[in-house]
Amino acid sequence: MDILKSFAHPEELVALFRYKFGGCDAVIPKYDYGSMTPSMKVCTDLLVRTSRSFAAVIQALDVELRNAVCNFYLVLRALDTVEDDMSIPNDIKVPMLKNFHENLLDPDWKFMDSKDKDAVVLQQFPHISKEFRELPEKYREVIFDVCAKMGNGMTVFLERKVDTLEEWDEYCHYVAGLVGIGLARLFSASGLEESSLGKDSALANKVGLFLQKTNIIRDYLEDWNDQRIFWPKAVWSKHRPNLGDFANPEFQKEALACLNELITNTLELIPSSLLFMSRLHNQSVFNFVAIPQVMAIATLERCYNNPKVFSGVVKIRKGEAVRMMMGSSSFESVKAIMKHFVVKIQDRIPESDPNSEQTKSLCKKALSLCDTSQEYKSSSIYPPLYVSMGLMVSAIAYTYWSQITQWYEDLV
Ligand code: D61
Ligand code: MG
Repeated sequence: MDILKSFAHPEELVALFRYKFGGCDAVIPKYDYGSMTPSMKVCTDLLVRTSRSFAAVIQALDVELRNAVCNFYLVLRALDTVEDDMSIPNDIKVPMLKNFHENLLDPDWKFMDSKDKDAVVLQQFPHISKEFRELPEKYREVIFDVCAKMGNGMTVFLERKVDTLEEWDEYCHYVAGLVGIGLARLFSASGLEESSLGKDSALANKVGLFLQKTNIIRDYLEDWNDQRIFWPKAVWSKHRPNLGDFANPEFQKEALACLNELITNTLELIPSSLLFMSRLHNQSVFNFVAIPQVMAIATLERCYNNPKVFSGVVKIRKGEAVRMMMGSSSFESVKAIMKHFVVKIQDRIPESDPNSEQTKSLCKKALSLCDTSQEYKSSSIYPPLYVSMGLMVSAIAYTYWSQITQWYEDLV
């Protein structure tokens, strides 16, 4: 019942309402199945089923890029499903990952034995590889190359765990940095962005690292419960000898210090993220890049110094997410959103935190780059409080209507 939580934030109700009634078609369009071939339809369905947060922004890309990026997503999601599937033993998994890119050229290849939640992309792989083979060569070359590199890179971390911060960067490069690099090359190849963008791999890598590190930080408990470790040992072992100790409330102080240290490391990427976005010219590409970056900074802010990371799921409310998505359409407004969340972190840095000085200085650095006259929380669009209260009463009444009528009947 996420909507009920948004009643405490009237500006989110406005955003949810506009979203629901199609006030933001430019950002989140309706799908046009009419003009699609059968395997394009299958791929669109697969995208919606498997991409929790990227389906909408991919669909909103200009036509020149949409199919290429959708295919890029599905190919890598299929590869990631092999990586994530704990039921495949490593001696089978290693060659599968290393040779995965060759499946793109084989019309019949599919894999029916995956137990992963996204197994459907492996079962339906012939539709994905067919779409791949129908793409222009300039896109195929990028997707093929990134798929080969990612598959190889993933095998490096199957046997050994992430230890140092350099290894953390290396793992994140394979699974997300390469996506950033591939996307920048696809943008350039489409002609929608400058060719120099696709050549700056170091910069595009960091855009991906920012998203992956944020996910790894947020997913501590889920990953730990699945016996997966992505937090770098060199960092957590400074605070506790066992990563699982952080889930024990007795060690909350150590857990928060470690969490804040990883978030501080991730904040270092903000300047590169802003620089990358400042180089974009095309509106649909800009939205596609900016929305995930803005979600990531909001997630980092929510996680910073937050014990809930160790006891449950830390999530952005739907209303908040929709409001940010609709607000991410210009560089000025993205800077305003970034600034809003960096200030919120800055205001919450505990004096006692071992890395407080570094966190402060990274916040200052980020804020100096977010200088803008725009403000994120502008109050002019908020409904007056009594309207919000009235809406809340109606929503509760609607939700509990059957119970209310039951009480009434019992009464009379
Ligand atoms: C602009 C816009 C989107 C971007 C970007 C720049 C740069 C990088 C990325 C997206 C990659 C973001 C990765 C962050 C989410 N992490 C995962 O999904 C993990 O899997 C990583 C390997 C597969 C990556 C597939 C992918 C993801 C997003 C894309 C894309 C490809 C292609 C185009 C657009 C977006 C994570 O997955 C968890 C899960 O299975 O649910 C994991 O296994 O660690
Ligand atoms: Mg994975």
